[in-house]
Amino acid sequence: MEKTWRWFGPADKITLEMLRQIGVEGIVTALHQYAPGELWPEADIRALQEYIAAAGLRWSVVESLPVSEEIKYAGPNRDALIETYRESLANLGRCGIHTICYNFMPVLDWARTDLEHPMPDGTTALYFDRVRFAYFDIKILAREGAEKDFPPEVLEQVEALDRTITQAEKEQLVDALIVKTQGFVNGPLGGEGSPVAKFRALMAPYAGVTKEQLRENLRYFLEAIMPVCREWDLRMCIHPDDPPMPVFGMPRIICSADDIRWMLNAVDDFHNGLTFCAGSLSAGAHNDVEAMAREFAPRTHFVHLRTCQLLPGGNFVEAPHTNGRVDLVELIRIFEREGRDLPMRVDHGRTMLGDETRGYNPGYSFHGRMLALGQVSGMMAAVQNEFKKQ
Ligand code: DNO
Repeated sequence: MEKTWRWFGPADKITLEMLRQIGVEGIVTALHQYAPGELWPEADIRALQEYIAAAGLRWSVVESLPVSEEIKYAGPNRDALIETYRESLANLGRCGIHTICYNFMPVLDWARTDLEHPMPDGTTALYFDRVRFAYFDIKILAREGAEKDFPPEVLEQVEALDRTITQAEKEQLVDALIVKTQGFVNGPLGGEGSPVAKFRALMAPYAGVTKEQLRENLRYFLEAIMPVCREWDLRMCIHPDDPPMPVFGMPRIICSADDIRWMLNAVDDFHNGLTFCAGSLSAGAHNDVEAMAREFAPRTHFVHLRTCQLLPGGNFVEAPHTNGRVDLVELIRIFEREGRDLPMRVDHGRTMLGDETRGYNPGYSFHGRMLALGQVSGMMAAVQNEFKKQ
């Protein structure tokens, strides 16, 4: 596999020179200056590509070319937005960038209730607390019918939390769930006005959109872009839903082996593939992540290596890369056997050793990810030795 790293562009405090020193080979990035739905001009793609090449690296993967909400919920501008998306894809093809990651999650890309959960060793990790998540849904977002999505014991704990939660904790929850984590992916919800009100407005067009409809909208999108992908040999790789379950009453369609099978069969073309995000999949107790890797490796075009640890009550935490729920060594065997030099990046590192003061995007620390990359590089070397001996 190719060792890649998610880098947020020339303004990223982690420089390309730093990345070369730690063994990174390929860069994962995007034209972050453009909002979802805007065209990525060829000249801008080339300029960033040259900037990366000047540091002795290559732009291996686009993460993400964002899919506009209107494409996901089939709004009136969907065809025009798809046309722009096709043009951006062709421009990437002209520049020789072939791997494109995207997701099809309504509104919320990924969800954590605590971005700085203290671990016993003094580091902090991303954390998901089901009761606090339910608290946000029921008491802060105040979504109609939200109670129906949670069992009685969670509702009781939400009421108990309501008696003790402070204003600062409420603000921290809003910040973690819908401001900081989404800000660097889909554009900021911060700034002027209430983020919760903005979030409600973004959710409104999904009222009544079922899982089946969302699936059909994904199929429609994929069918429309496949000719461009075939022409330029572009490997589209959808990112699984994180966490892999419906949230805030909106459907999610890439949560399980069945969902992925449906997606790959809906448009049965090598160019319609998967980002195998082991971490997102591992947050669902229903997923046997190693079995899924075996089944979906032939259509995997990009790998995210990390793993969660599932905790009682539906909570989960990002585990160290060496000992979570998923055996990352076995995953490396599976993807190395694929033999396509698949780009791989570590994901969601701990915050440690001074990372906390640097203002990195949540989950995208330097030391934490560097440690993880060191661990994963060691696992890769061991697997390659194993193969040599066979
Ligand atoms: C979170 C990331 C996701 C991912 C998008 C891809 O850390 O893995 O935000 O980039 O879902 O579109």
